[in-house]
Amino acid sequence: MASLFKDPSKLSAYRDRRFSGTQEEFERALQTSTTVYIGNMSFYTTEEQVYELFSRAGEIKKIIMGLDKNTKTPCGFCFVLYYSREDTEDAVKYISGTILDDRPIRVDFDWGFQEGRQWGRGRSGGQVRDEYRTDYDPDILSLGGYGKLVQRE
Ligand code: GTA
Repeated sequence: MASLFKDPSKLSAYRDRRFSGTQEEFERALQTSTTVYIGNMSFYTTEEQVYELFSRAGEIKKIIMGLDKNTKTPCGFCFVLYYSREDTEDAVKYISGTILDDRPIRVDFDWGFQEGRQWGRGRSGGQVRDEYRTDYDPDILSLGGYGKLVQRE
């Protein structure tokens, strides 16, 4: 099972600009961490739903919902912390791409949660990528996110 994830440079396409270490340290963290990032979530998905789905891969230590830094409401991502590396890899392998609240979620290895990482980093308060969205997304539009501004232009 772990053989699928041998090449550390292929564990994740995402590079956190706020990680303070070197690329090697980042890759080592991705290889050993027991944290996953979940993206493309509905803004309406609850922590309980996340718990129900992700506990299928193993025992969960903690869930941290991603929040809009202005409204303090969920904005489409979260972190799930497991106890074991094997369960972490199973979450990436088996849960990524599955449908949660009508959306295909993306499960990515993460270098490890730190206080502050739960907040959206976009100018609007939500996620950066939502500010580039031009397609219709009911989650974002109905909550008045940045996608709404793009649509109005
Ligand atoms: N492990 O894929 C991920 C991931 N993402 C997307 C966010 N996080 C992730 N963690 C993992 N894998 O703690 C984490 C972040 C943070 C929290 C919220 O989620 O580490 P964010 O999504 O609001 O901000 O983070 P982030 O990560 O800085 O944004 P993003 O989308 O990667 O953008 C990075 C840069 O690319 C920015 O300079 C942005 O201007 C540019 N960019 C992003 N999308 C586009 C686009 N469509 N077109 C052009 N430029 C773009």
